[in-house]
Amino acid sequence: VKEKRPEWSRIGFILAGIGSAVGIGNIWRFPYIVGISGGGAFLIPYLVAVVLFGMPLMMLEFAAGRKFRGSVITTLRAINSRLAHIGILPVAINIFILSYYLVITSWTLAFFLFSLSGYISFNEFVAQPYVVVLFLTVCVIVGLIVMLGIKRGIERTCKYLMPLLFLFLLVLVAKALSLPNALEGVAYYLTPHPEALMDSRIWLLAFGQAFFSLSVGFGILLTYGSYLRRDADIPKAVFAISLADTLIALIAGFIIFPLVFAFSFDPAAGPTLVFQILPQVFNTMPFGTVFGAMFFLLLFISAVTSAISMMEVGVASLIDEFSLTRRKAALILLAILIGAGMPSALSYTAFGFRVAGKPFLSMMDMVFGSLLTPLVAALLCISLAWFWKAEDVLEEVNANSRFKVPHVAVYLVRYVVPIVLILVFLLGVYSKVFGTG
Ligand code: ALA
Repeated sequence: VKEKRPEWSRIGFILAGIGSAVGIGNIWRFPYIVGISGGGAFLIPYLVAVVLFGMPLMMLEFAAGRKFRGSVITTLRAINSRLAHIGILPVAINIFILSYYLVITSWTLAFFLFSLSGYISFNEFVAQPYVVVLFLTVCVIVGLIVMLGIKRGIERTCKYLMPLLFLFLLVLVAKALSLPNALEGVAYYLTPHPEALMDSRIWLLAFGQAFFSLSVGFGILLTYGSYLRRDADIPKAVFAISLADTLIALIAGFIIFPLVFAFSFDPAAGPTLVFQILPQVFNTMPFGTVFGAMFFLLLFISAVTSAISMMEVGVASLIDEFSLTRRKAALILLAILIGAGMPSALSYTAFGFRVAGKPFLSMMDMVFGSLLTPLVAALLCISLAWFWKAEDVLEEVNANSRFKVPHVAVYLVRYVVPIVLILVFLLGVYSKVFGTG
């Protein structure tokens, strides 16, 4: 007998959605992308992407999940039986991304522990064999939360951890902005370079970042939507989740750059800023242990609450497609994730797996995290927006909402969003082939 589908509480759903959206992408990737892509001017393409593309696609995913009450494969099959195969793609991409996202999550846990015991350099750390133990620990934590289910596992975790994350964020931003030279950091972060607005690559970069950060296009939100109560207000939830995600990304920059400038480090260090520069900052600043612990715990919380949402995509699919119990589905997926993630966890150790001279983890991030995600998101968007009748989509989105989403949103998800996603995909391929990215 099939179990009754669990349902979120109102606030539980919004916090779980924010938990999924707010991740390493906000706190680590967003600030440095803004810094290197035109500062304050970057916010214009970014906000356009969030409002015009991210939010409509998020509504579509939530509505489809709630209407068909199934995982991504089941929902696509319910819309049109030929679409079921396409549903396998988001499931697969979540597994591949999660396999190395869990490794990075384990680094945040390690740096939280180092903040208490003394930091070691990033390069030295990732070469240690014990990275495997950390990776397995994080896999078990994420697996257990998902195994406990929607209400007792995911909802409860997000209900406790998201308020804690907001609190840490506020304490850290207040501290960072009070440091000497903080404003120089803010100026570096936000001084607008208007010429960036003429650069199509920056627009596409902003679109890619917005999709990744909001967790849209991966089937994650569709899966979360399948646990929505019939009386939930979808436009309101979408607004709350997008606003929180964007604000938290912005605030992260107000923490990172003042810290880096106050202690005269190089703000253009790029992706390694967080793990290589910030520990040195925390070592130097007064009460650095407390602030360092808070920062890495915040990063860890943001990563775990995103990881559980990615794992839920596969678990829900196994439950719906094969009538497995949640426990069995979670165990199977956990085994797959450990197998798929091990080469990434070992990338920098003596057993280092390298592909074409690059560490395995970087290769995974390049292929699955950057290149293929826009393509999969485009396919998901096309499947939902073209095969599900426009009137029915709007009816589902607008049920229970005082604010009625206008019909023009249907054109956005039918034409504009897929075209933009395909352009982002082609730009990614082009820059890899010609070595510009
Ligand atoms: N949305 C998640 C992040 O920003 C995946 O990291």
